[in-house]
Amino acid sequence: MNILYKSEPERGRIWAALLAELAPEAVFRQWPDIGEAAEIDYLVAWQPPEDVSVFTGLKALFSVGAGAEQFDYAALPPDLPVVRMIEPGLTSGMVEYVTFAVLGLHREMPRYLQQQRNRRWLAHPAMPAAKRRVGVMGVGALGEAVLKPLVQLGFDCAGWSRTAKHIAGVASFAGAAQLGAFLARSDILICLLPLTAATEGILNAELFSQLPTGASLIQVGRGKQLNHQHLLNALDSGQLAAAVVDVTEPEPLPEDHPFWHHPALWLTPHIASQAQPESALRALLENIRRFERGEPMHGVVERERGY
Ligand code: NDP
Ligand code: OXD
Repeated sequence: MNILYKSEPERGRIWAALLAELAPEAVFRQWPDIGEAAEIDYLVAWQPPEDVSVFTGLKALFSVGAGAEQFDYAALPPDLPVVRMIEPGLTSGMVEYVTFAVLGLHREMPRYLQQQRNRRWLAHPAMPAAKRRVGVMGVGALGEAVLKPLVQLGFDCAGWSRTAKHIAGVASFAGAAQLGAFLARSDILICLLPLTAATEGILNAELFSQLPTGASLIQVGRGKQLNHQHLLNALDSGQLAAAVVDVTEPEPLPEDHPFWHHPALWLTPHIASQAQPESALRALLENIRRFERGEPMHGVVERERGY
């Protein structure tokens, strides 16, 4: 098995050492040292090299991240499997971040931090979790995982996806026809959608207007899904009370962007979750082994639906 890795060099060094233990038969090459291009079986990258046609024996392209929207599919052979990363380290990171953000919003931390800055000692009535309606857009590998602890904490949970789901304690809404009903019952809205033609710009004024007044947003999907000016308008009008934003377009934001200092907005630099070197390598190897046994791999992108 010949693997060519083209991504962060530090993770590459960790993977090279681990691979020697876990799969000593594997040949691991780090970009730009590609060796004999025709011998590469698997390419692991965030961005593949411009010309992949030199890898005449290529069997699959793996994304180092959960997203696979960054690839130029027109430049890839049409039948080349493209696989996104599903691994427990990345999932746990997202569960931690979203749980933290939901609890922070539920307990009104943006409001209390603002009060602290103004030296105001003022308590507001606390709402029980069972009365707080949380809605997750995108109930895939990550969306389903973040819902589990939220159900356990007692939140009133729902998910919105393309196809209906059956998850204990979670009301399922599916497709464009049920989006309005889902939004109308989401006090805290979490976006965990992949970026596709259908989800680009989805977090906009029209969507915010369908949320209960004073709702909050947690945006951990992709930057291009969120209209910044519409979010600022919704925060300033009180339609939204607060927002936690981890992904933006562009990244990083320019120095004079209003998100840096808006009192009702928490901004983090796309760190909600990251693949962890050891568990990600194990997941990659498991997928390669499945492929070589003729079994379906986890996370194969369906190109026509865009994720
Ligand atoms: P999955 O592909 O497993 O899940 C995607 C979910 O979105 C599915 O439930 C799918 O519905 C739903 N969906 C897709 N398109 C639509 C649509 N048009 N309308 C309604 N629902 C839709 O992805 P993951 O859970 O693994 O990851 C989700 C995204 O999270 C990634 O694509 C990435 O953008 C983001 N991410 C962000 C990170 C960060 O640090 N901020 C880190 C990792 C990922 P169905 O189930 O019916 O197919
Ligand atoms: C990913 C990400 O897709 O870091 O893994 O956003």
